[in-house]
Amino acid sequence: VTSTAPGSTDSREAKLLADFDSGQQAALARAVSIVENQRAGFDRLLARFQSTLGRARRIGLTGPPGAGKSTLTTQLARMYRDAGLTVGIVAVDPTSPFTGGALLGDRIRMESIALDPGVFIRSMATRGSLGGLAASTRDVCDVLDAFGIDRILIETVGVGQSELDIARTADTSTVVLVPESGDSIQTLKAGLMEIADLFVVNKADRPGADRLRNELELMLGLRSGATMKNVPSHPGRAARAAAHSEDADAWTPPVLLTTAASGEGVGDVATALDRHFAFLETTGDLARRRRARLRERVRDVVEARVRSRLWTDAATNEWLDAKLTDLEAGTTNPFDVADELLARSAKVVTTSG
Ligand SMILES: Nc1nc2c(ncn2[C@@H]2O[C@H](COP(=O)(O)OP(=O)(O)OP(=O)(O)O)[C@@H](O)[C@H]2O)c(=O)[nH]1
Ligand SMILES: [Mg+2]
Repeated sequence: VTSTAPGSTDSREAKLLADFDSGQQAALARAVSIVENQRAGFDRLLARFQSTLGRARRIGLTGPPGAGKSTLTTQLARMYRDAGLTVGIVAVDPTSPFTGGALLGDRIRMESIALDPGVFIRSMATRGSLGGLAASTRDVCDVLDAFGIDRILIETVGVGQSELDIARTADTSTVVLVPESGDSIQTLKAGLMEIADLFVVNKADRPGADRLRNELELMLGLRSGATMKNVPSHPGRAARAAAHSEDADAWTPPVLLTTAASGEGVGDVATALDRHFAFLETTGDLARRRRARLRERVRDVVEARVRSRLWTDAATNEWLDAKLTDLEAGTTNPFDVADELLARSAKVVTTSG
């Protein structure tokens, strides 16, 4: 037994881990904060959790502002709670440098479940994420997974590249649209179409929901025929869907209508999510996705460590400063200097601490 001085970093970490392992909510919240803000020891925590990961299902909900993602998330969470499952909700806003506003809004919307000890809610924004928001989202989800949370719902606002990166951290990606999205359907980012395992047309109580569903299904190649020529389909996906329509190894994203505000259709979403997860398991896609994520994780860590070790090394910085005169004079160039710097820094890069 190694003894540690009370109050030392080691003993505090040991206490946190013991509390975490015994299922204390406060320890979960603390571990999430450490990881989210990449505080000292965050990588040790994540490393320790690694072998326990993979139990939770990670479900992404992405879509334009105000589509009803939080409302749908709350309804799904309630449904999972009724089934005896624990739920984590990670609300990510890549457009916001603060969490305050988003947190407040989400708290109010999710008020009905926020007090349930079986639900853990965290809002995240760009602040304090060195490896990018997608990386810290994944890390936070790992903590929730290690804690034993059954379903993790990842809500992301927007339709841009960073939202796509965040969506890719989920096992299943749901794209939430509303009838008002109909006019812009042709301009919807192709990437959004590619990552969607499930489409939800929310606010089905408003006019135009059926029309949007038809357009989406046409685009996905779910429907063919007379009306096809009126709406350009997504060529890649439509061709794939047609080629594999009989194939059990192919997944064609269902398009579901919901009125999240009243809960209508949310049960079907939960069923579709289960179906997609079963599909991932039986086809081996789940293992493939998770394997790819592990590979990406190693690359991320390598890049982060190289960067921080190199640029916090005084000798490397001094050496580079000394090269500036030659660079200015044109007797060398940035590319040769970079190669030289890497060659002489092998020791720095491979030394931890
Ligand atoms: N009519 C109607 N309104 C809805 C429905 N679902 C949600 N809303 C309303 O739409 C508004 C936005 O809902 P949110 O759940 O906050 O949407 P969101 O996508 O999470 O919004 P952001 O996180 O701000 O992007 C709220 O006023 C909801 O009450 C629905 O099915 N029908
Ligand atoms: Mg929201």
